[in-house]
Amino acid sequence: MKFILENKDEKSKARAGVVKTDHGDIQTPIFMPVGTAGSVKAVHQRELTYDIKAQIILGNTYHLYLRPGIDILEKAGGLHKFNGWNKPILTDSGGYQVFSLAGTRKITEEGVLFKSHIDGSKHKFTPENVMDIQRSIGADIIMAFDECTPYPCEFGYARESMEMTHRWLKRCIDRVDSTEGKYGYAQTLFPIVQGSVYKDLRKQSAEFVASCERDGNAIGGLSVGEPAEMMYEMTELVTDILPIDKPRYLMGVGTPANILECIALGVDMFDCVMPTRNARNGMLFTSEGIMNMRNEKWKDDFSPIDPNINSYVSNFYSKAYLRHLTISKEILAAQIASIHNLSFYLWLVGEAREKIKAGEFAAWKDMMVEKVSKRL
Ligand code: PRF
Repeated sequence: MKFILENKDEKSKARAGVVKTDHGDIQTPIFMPVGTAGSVKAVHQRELTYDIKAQIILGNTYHLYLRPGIDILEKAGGLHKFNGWNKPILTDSGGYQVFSLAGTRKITEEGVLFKSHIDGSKHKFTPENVMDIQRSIGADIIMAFDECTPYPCEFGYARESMEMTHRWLKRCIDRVDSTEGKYGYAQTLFPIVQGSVYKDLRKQSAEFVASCERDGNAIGGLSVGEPAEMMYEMTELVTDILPIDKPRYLMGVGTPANILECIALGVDMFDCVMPTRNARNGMLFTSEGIMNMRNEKWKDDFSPIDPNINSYVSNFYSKAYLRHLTISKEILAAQIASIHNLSFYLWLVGEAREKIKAGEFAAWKDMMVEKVSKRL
């Protein structure tokens, strides 16, 4: 994997670049739709490619390992072959899902013992087997096994957890560097910075991660309930330390405004369930602000969902019709809303990229943050 840094904004820390993988290029800044179980919920691959114009999607080690299981994924020839997505894929390590989803779990130096949220069966994740599982899934970018600390988190716990995440990272690196991809293309490991909301821990973690000299780096442990200002402060502290010539991925962030603010702080890659999960609950993100599709207000508004977004569903369907589908709990409501929201997120990062290239990002960002945060 290679990263080409193309432009740097002069009035902020925003950057535009290209991540090159064996499954194609990713133009940054980028948003990665979440396909937890190997599918972006309610969205076909064709819509992902041609309407949403996704460049990379995410999968989750935790979910894919439990179902369909590694044997099936290997038999298929990896996740790309299994789900038909022939562009880059990134898998999260389970270092977050195991803490947020699994039932009873026990964390030790060796790894994490947990019970499946599907059938209660017992499993163990270690830095080594999580690397092996991600080799079998076959993602282009694979994530280190980490502990995502909750918020709030006492300093002592945050420090010990971060130190363990660093020891786990060394084990991940040893394993990845002593094994090969199973399907003939390269896979690259991104380490994850932790340290909760403590500046000295974040600094220490960012320095440790930078010293590992991998092809890209991630920032974890944020957007877990802390105030947005705190997330921005931690993000900036970390991007100031991480190498300039490697992509930075802020995990699980966030709202359109969060993404714009963090692009301004030097983040290149984002993922979040928000555009798809909230779509299924009737929330639409548009270029003019946020709409609750259940609202009376839309009942006879026959204008398109969002004429500014160049995506079929955003122009073809009206607000009134989508409101009707939402209220009627029609499956199509979830499909339209998911495709629109993702189209909007991809449009937003694409615009950010254009503005960075044109040297107009900072002013545009301030105007846009206000616009996209407005409740319509
Ligand atoms: N670690 C991992 N995945 C994640 C996170 C993390 O800290 C977050 C935090 N927002 C989201 N996804 N491995």
